[in-house]
Amino acid sequence: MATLTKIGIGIFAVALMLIGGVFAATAGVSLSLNNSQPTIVSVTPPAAVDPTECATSAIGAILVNASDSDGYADISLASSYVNITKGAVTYTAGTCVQISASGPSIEMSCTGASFNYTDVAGAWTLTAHVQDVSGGVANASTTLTLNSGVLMRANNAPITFGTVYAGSTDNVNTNSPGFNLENCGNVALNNSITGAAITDGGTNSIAATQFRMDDDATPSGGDGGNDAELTLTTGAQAFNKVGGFAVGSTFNLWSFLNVPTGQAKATYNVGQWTFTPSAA
Ligand SMILES: [Ca+2]
Ligand SMILES: [Ca+2]
Ligand SMILES: [Ca+2]
Repeated sequence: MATLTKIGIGIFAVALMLIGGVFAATAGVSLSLNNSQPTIVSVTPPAAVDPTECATSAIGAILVNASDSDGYADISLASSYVNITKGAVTYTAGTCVQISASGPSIEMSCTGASFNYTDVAGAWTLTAHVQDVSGGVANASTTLTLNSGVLMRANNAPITFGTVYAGSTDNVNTNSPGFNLENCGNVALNNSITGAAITDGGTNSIAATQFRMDDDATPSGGDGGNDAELTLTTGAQAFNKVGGFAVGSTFNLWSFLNVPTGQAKATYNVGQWTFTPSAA
């Protein structure tokens, strides 16, 4: 391409001619500064991305092959990027570095974008934007798959009751802050609960059926939520959030305990209940 040095020489020559009064000499000045537009040869997406439980997932390197007949060095890495878009959400992989280059061709790797765990699964559009130093632009698109993730997390476990007494009923768990399940993926969830006996690690045991779970804190009929209390068993039973367990939401749960009369005095802290999510 023409250089700034050449432009300077041309203008200087014209100025000299004007001083000399030879106006017609200006017709001899001609500058040609045509820039060749860059082109994109290919855009290669990274492997499909899995959402990460209640966290972000880095999007792998997006490879962009581009060409510019002014030479690969005419392409500005700093001005090139890849947008990752679905609906109204756009992320930008704005850090593009050279992988290889020769003649008019350059291969760059663009990174720096992440998916949030609540982002919608499916095909996202990758649009590469390659720009040269003269502002010439090329765009090209492909797609990247964000997988769906059935992910759930139990917060503020274990479930605790403090000190309770044999023969007492409707003891409410004392977790503070309260025990809850969190939808940590990108699909609405159903939930099931599998109970278990809670033992002292030896022969003393409180059966699973002495425990109930509810979506409100009032035992025995006070249903502030809409789900009725669920008496636990050692089998899986559905217990779903009223109105659905939506992406990005939590499901508060309380547990009630009836301690049988004559239950041995001991510390009961061995046993595990399982909360199992599935796609709603
Ligand atoms: Ca160019
Ligand atoms: Ca209740
Ligand atoms: Ca309820």
